[in-house]
Amino acid sequence: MMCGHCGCSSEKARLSEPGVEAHSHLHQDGDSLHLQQALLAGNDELALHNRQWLTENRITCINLMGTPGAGKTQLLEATFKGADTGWPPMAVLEGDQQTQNDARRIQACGGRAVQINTGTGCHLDAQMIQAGLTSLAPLPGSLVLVENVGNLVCPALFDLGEQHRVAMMAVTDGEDKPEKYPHLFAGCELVVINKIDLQPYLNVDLKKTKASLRRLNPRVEILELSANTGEGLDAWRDWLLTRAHHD
Ligand SMILES: Nc1nc2c(ncn2[C@@H]2O[C@H](COP(=O)(O)OP(=O)(O)OP(=O)(O)O)[C@@H](O)[C@H]2O)c(=O)[nH]1
Ligand SMILES: [Mg+2]
Repeated sequence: MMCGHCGCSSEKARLSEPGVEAHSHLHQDGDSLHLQQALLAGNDELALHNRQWLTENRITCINLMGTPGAGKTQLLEATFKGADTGWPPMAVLEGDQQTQNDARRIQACGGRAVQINTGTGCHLDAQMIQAGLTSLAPLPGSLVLVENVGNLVCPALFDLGEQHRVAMMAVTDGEDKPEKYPHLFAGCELVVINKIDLQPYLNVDLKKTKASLRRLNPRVEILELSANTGEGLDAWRDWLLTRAHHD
């Protein structure tokens, strides 16, 4: 599927569950998809289908988007390591252009993960999530965490069928990221600011970041944390658990 904004193509997106033999490939002829509206309408229809399926199966799906290297995978690793028996089952769809690194990292924490490689594509779309969910086969009542391709632009445009959107940045990204990339930050319900352990070494003014976030998105929740040291992770776990289904 061609991205109507940057022109990237995800027609060769590839799914794999590291360590599991079966592979499926997504192919889509992008010839007639140059019109941005048609593209997004087609995506929205599939996203609606995904959302219905998730609801029928009482699955909560979180779309985690953010800058490359913000610590998305590290946050997911910490989430798996900190989950006790009171947690719902969890599984991960990992989006990256190349490599199975992130799915392997989740598996090393004892989690189920399917890697979606987008090739030249810069975002996940609803079709990839549909295929990814088929491959992942999450248990009814589970929590599915989607790590989108590290990018603050195109992922914001593509509804995956998720129920919740989280935007993630790190203090090392600089305080002006929400102003520069407003769509992603305006369209999420939670912003995670990671790597606060590094703040003493930087000249980053997080007050500015938070003020611009509130201007863009007055109802947004903001969590400052360190996936490395564990500071602030309890609030993240609480946020996740209040959104998960409890049978
Ligand atoms: N100091 C510090 N480093 C962190 C923290 N979280 C992640 N990192 C480091 O940041 C780097 C990137 O972390 P990842 O978890 O791979 O980031 P990501 O957002 O998943 O990256 P992509 O999937 O490539 O977009 C790694 O070297 C992590 O060890 C943190 O809270 N503090
Ligand atoms: Mg990652």
